[in-house]
Amino acid sequence: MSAKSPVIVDLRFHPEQVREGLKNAFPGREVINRADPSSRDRDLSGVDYAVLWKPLDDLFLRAKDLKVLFSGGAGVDHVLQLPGLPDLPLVRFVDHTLTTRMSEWIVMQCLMHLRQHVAYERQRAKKVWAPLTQPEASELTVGIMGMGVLGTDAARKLKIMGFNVVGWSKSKKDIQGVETFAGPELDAFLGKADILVGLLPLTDETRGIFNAGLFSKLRRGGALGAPIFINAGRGGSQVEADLLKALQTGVLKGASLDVFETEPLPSASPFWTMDNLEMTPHSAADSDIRALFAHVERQIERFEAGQALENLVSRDAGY
Ligand code: NDP
Ligand code: OXD
Repeated sequence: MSAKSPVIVDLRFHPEQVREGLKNAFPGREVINRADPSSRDRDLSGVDYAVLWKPLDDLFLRAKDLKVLFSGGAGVDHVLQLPGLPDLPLVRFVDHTLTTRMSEWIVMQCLMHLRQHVAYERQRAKKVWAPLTQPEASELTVGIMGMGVLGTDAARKLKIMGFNVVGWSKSKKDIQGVETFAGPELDAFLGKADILVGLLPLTDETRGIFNAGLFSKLRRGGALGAPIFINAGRGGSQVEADLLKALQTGVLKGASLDVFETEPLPSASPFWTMDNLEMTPHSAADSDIRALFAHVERQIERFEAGQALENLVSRDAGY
């Protein structure tokens, strides 16, 4: 029996967790962890698989025999932009650990806006004790742009909390209890949303989609007074100058951002100090390292058994 191909791990996140996770991962295979300085000059010829997130520049120059690439996250915009990217199957990370984390974040942000967390924080800073009028979740409609793995799960959990949910995607979906819209039906969808949630991949079509024109089409006069924008997809989909203005002029009442045009967010960004904004450092749904390696192992087993790889990325669609 021929020896199992090694696996290259070229991940630019959580180095300690990666090292720990690798202790029990890929049984029977050698692992070349490129975060480990002693692995940098290793001969990478003859290696079939690479797991990557912002890999070192020389990966594709040195690993000439790769057969399958695995994204360290659900999004693949960072992989598709890599110079010298070989024309190989690309598998993205889909796993309940990631999906659950994202839904927790989305539900938390929707609830924080519903329960006027930002306003209470402002009052607290001034030692003001003043209960605000409290709408119910059922008075609000959350519109999710991107009804894929993450959007669909978030929709289900928001429904359980009592929100009305509508969804928009490229192709029409049939999801129980959720009114769905596709492609050209965008304006009709926006007109229903009190809270807009972005869970879109970054592609040529979605770059800059969250702009002044779009914000102006959201439903106004609902139970929160003005619309809320929440984005955990990619920062490249939001036009930050437009977003800033919308937040300053009341076109948007508030926002929650996990992703930004430039990350880490520059210290000069006005977003840091805005008091109608919740923000987190691109951590809405970090990849669980053990789950990531288990998922890659499963896909390698399928590949070597001649079965189809799951969660393959379409190069044409860009996600
Ligand atoms: P999926 O590929 O499962 O879903 C993407 C959805 O976006 C699909 O419903 C797709 O439509 C829709 N879509 C894509 N392009 C368009 C378009 N031009 N017009 C309308 N709809 C469009 O991805 P996931 O749900 O797994 O992940 C979504 C994104 O979330 C990732 O790409 C990543 O950028 C981001 N992410 C962020 C994380 C964070 O921590 N902040 C963590 C993980 C992911 P259709 O169904 O018709 O194809
Ligand atoms: C991802 C992310 O795409 O964490 O998985 O952004």
